[in-house]
Amino acid sequence: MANEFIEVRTEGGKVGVVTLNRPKQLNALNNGLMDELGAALKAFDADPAIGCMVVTGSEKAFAAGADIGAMASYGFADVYKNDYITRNWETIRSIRKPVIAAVSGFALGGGCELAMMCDFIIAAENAKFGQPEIKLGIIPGAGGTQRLPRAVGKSKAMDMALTGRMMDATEAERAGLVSRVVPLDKLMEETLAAALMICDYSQIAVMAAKEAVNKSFEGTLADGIMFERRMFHAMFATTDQKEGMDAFVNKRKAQFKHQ
Ligand code: DAK
Repeated sequence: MANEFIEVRTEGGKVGVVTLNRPKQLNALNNGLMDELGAALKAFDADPAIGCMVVTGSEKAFAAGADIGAMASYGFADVYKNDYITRNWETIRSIRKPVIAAVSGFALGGGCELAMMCDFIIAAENAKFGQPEIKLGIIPGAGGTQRLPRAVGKSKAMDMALTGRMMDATEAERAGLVSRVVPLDKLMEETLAAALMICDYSQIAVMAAKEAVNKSFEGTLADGIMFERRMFHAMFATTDQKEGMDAFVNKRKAQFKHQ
């Protein structure tokens, strides 16, 4: 079925790219968009040819937040009883292959939270991040109060959540929210180069690395270290580990089979 709110394509037959496409609303996130995004990411995750995904927006906005017009008339009874859009907002958390956010322009509220749900963020120089929900009389609702402090520390996360101010790309990189900042006209080129590089590694090792890094956010350090150790041991059961190490020893490029 054709998508109404996103565009979907592949690059090099290996990278799945989803472009949020509600330009007039600065890619404000509504129910339909989140359904389409979740379905597209799940389809890429299930496709053996795809090794990495990219979520991006327009030059002006990655996403300016959840659709305020759609939320404006909701009451507590509606959002509590219907577990307000929890269903389709959490899909991205179940994706096992890497997802990179390529952010230019505004990434605010739910847009910032969506970017943080991705595995890492590459930002264009014009990117602006923020959790301005406080200005609307609400608080972040899609993980912002949890993921932002883990990324930038308590003081800056409190500053962002309590004042609603925006952080530019330089500050976001300095604070550890984004992995790199690139010129706007190089955003997709740099992001796709990173994605293609990931695709050439062992898919098993890539998924295991993602799972292990994510563990560091969810449990104690001791549990995380033990999980990493077990995943590390498991890599020695793969053909790709034999190939990767043999290639190094024999000074040739590894050809991973994802087995
Ligand atoms: N929703 C709906 N429409 C939006 C929008 C949004 N978040 N942001 C912008 N737009 C629309 C504007 O209304 C305007 O529409 P027209 O007037 O042209 O019809 C158009 O996009 C262009 O916006 P502006 O004219 O305002 O453009 P400017 O360049 O002057 O300003 C801006 C850009 C991004 C600074 C400004 O638009 C702005 O402040 N937007 C609102 C940002 C915001 O407050 N975002 C946070 C929303 S609350 C949850 C999951 C998620 C959430 C909650 C729960 N669960 C899973 C439970 C998330 C909540 C939020 O994100």
